[in-house]
Amino acid sequence: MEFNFEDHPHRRYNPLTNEWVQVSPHRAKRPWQGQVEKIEEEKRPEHDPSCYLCAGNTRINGEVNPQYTDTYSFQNDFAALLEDVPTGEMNDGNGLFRAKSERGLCKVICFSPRHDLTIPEMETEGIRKVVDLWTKEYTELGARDYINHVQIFENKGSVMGCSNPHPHGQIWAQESIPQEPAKKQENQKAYYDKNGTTLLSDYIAQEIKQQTRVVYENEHFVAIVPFWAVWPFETMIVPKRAVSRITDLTEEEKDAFADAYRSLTIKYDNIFEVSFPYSAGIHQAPTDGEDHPEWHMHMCFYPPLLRSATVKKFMVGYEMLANAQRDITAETAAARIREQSLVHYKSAVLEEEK
Ligand code: H2U
Repeated sequence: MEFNFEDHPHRRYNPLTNEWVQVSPHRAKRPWQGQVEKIEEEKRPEHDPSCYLCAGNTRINGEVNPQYTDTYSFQNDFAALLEDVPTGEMNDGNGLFRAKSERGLCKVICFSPRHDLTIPEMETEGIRKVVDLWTKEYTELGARDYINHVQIFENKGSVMGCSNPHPHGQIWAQESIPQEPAKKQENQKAYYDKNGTTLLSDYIAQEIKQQTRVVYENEHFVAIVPFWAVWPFETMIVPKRAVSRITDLTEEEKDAFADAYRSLTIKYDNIFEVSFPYSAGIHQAPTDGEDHPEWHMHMCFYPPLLRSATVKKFMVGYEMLANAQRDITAETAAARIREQSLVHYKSAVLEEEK
C-alpha cells in the first residue's frame, strides 16, 4: 500500500508559525448522524434603536454616535488595553514569575450604518471604505511612538463571541508584538534573510500554479485554504505583490482587497446558507519604525463550522492537550468553497421571487 495525502493520516507543517497540524482524512469518511438542519435567521431592521453601534444612538457610557453614513470608529468603552498605565516589570530572577505592564488602546470599527447587513451583503464600494478606515487607523495608531503593533480583526457571529450583529470589527493597538504575529515575523525574517524573497510570495506562486487550494482570485489578491489549515474552512487572503502593510497597497490593490473579502465571505455564506461565523484579522508588519521587508501582509479567516449551520469544530481534547488536528483535508475544503456561487444565497432567493 502506498501512502497518499488524501487517505492516510499525516502531519502538515506551517512555515509561518513553525507549527504542525495533524490531518486525519480517513475520519471524514465516517458516517454522520447528527444535525444537518438549516437555522432560521432573524430578520433585522436597517436601524435598531436599541443597538449601541447604529448611527445617532447612545452608547452604554452615554456618548452619542454621529449620523455616520459609511464607516465609523470610536474608542472601545470597555477597552482591554489602556493608554494610561504606569510602567512596571516583575521578574523573580530565575524567570518563573515574570510580568510586565502593557499600554495600548482598543477601537470599535462600524462597517456600515446598516444594522441588517454583513460584509458579504455589502457592495464592494462599501467594503472598500472599511479597507480605507483600516488603513487610516493603522497609520494613526501606529504613528504613536509607544504603539508597535496594530491588530485589526473581526468577530462574526454570536458563536464567535460577537456581542452585536451590527457589522463591525475591532482594533487593538499595543506596545508589544503579540504572540501570533511575533511567530510569523520570526519565520518570515529567517526565510527572507535566506532567500531574499518573502515566504508568502514563493508560497502563493506555487498555490496559484497548482490551483488545488485556491478558492478565489482577482488581479491583485488570492484567497486560499492554506496547506497547513487547522480550522475546517480556514482561508487566507494574500496580496500577489509582496506588500508589508496595508498602507503600502495601491488604490487599485485596495479595491481588489475589498473584492476578495466580499467574494470569499459570499462563498462562505453559501456553503450552509447561513451567515458564516468566523474570526478574521490582518497580520502585517509591526509599527515599530522599522522597514520589515520580510513581512508579507495577509488576512486570516478562522471559521468554526464543520458540517452544517450548527455543527462546529471544537478545539478540545487532543487539540488542547497535544496538537491541532483536522479531518477533511485542505484540498477537500478548498473544493467545497471554490464551487460556491459568487451570488449571495439571500439575493439569489430575492431574484427567484421576482
Ligand atoms: P464584539 O461584539 O466583537 O465583542 O465587539 C463589540 C465591542 O463594542 C465590545 O468590545 C464595545 C464592546 O466593549 N462596546 C462599546 O465600546 N460601547 C458600547 O456602548 C457597547 C459595546
